[in-house]
Amino acid sequence: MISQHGLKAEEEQELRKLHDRLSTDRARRILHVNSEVRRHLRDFFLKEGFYEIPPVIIGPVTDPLNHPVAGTGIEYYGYRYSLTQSMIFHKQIALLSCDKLFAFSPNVRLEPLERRGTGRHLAEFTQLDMEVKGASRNEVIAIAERMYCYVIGHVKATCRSDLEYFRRKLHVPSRPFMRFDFTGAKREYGEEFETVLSFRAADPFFIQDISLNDREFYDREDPERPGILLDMDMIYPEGYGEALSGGEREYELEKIMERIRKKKQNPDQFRYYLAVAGMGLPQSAGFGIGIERLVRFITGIPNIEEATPFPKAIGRFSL
Ligand code: ASN
Repeated sequence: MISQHGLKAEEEQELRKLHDRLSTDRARRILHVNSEVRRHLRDFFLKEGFYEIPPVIIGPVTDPLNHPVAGTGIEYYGYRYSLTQSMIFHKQIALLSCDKLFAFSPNVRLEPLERRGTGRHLAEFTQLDMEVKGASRNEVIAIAERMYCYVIGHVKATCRSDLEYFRRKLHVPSRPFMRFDFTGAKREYGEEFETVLSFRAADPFFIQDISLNDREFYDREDPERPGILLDMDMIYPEGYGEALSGGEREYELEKIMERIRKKKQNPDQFRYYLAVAGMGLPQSAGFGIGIERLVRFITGIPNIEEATPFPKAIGRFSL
């Protein structure tokens, strides 16, 4: 059936659902939490001496990711750009001008349909992506812990009535957070170790030393333990799953090339990044944390599609 505006019935239905949802007090409260989360994250990083850099929306090279997503090519006067899947390469390069940086980075990842029912994936989301020159993994883990405690502490104060509405009791955990070794956790709890541990935990925790095949080429391989990366994920408790991921980075051209070969990827796809890496990249570590996932965790809403006004739902028409 075609409506008076020429829309298909399912399009009209989605727009009606959106209109109804956005008109509720619940949507206002979620948006308030979203806004406060962004404010406190920004305040935290500015207080820690970081520069906020503008996000990159399109570029000739972007994060290849470790799972298949559909391409987003844009042709412009003979050059091919794609939408940013993460700012990883731009973060490394921007560290030429400053020591610590962050961006609220919109990412587009045209996820496969299998990820539709997870409650944790959107085809468009924002991550706060940060990078620190000369830092070790331990140093960025310590920043992630301080950041989490800062944001939760401040949201508790400025979103008190929203947290009551959602019957959410959050607490600021003590630091340092627990850490699990990736291979050990997999052996002990099976393939779904992340979910198992997330449901059991009362506080966020880290999974570290992820194996080379389970991550992108840019996370640094431990020189002492080949095949093991100096990286980590932070996982939310109560079954909310992955919060952030990051690590130390490969920064020497030769080593980057070796890692691309080990992943059996075509170096040509990264040629612009490789050219800059050949001119010299600073050593660094960093991470990215998804804003919508943090809002979902704070409010306790089951589906991430509610965490933002205009969610790009996987496989469904979205405004
Ligand atoms: N932002 C992440 C990082 O810094 C990368 C990603 O989102 N894939 O490691």
